[in-house]
Amino acid sequence: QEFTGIKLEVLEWAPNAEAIKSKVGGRKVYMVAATLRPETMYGQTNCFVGTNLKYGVYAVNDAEAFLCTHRAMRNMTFQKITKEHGVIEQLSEIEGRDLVGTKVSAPYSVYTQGVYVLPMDGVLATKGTGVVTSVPSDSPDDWVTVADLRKKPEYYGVNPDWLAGREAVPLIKTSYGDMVAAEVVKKLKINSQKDTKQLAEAKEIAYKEGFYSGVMLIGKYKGETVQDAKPKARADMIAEGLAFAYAEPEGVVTSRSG
Ligand code: ZZB
Repeated sequence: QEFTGIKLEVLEWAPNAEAIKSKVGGRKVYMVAATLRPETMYGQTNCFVGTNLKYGVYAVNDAEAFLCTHRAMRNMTFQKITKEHGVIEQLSEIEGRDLVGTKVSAPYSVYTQGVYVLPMDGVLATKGTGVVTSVPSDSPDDWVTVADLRKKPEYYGVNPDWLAGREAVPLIKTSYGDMVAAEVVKKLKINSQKDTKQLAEAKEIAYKEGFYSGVMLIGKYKGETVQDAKPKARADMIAEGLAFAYAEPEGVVTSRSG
């Protein structure tokens, strides 16, 4: 699978993650999110991690470090993303739960003040980087998870301020209107992120709608179809140093609902 790795620069560590600062040799640290939808990055409202997942901080070169799962970093060392083929240089490690509340930049997002790292139940260790950038307008999983966190912030251990002023952004017009995720979630009567079966179906619908009938409502490719805009948005982000190509080997289990 050909992902785009999006570089979310850490702006402010959560208290339980601050120790990382002294271990990175002055490098900038980026949380790397793997996405199949680079054309939706305008609508990032937050970033998700799995609270029970383990993450590492790895040197990419003398100036930059990536935060992601060990598995993902290992794959990257075979894709000319790091200097030495197959060699991993780990600087630090951390649990997902301790990253919650970290503030990161979200490239291309309308929320230029930065976005926060929040917890999501369904983040898989076996897919992408274990870091998921959240686009609630077009991803049903993100829409319901953000709704869960807004409903029960204490239960999830999040500060409501971390989502304040960061509403979903209409990005793409489809036959479901201008926020396909919200509409599909309503139509399938999905109540929370625990409804994993319906969410898998919702995701399928949202992907198809976006790809086959989506037209961009925002950004440089406004008015163009998603099919046209996707590769261009991706190429732009890569050219600007905000993203890179990241491929996942075949044959790994990647479905969230089994
Ligand atoms: C931003 C985005 C915007 C995404 C959207 C989707 C959508 P898939 O769909 O199963 O093949 N993702 C990435 N890594 C993980 C992980 N470790 N655990 C759980 N979810 C993960 O996987 C690719 C998508 O799933 C990625 O693309 C990412 O969310 C999420 F509008 O990035 B996406 C209809 C979907 N829309």
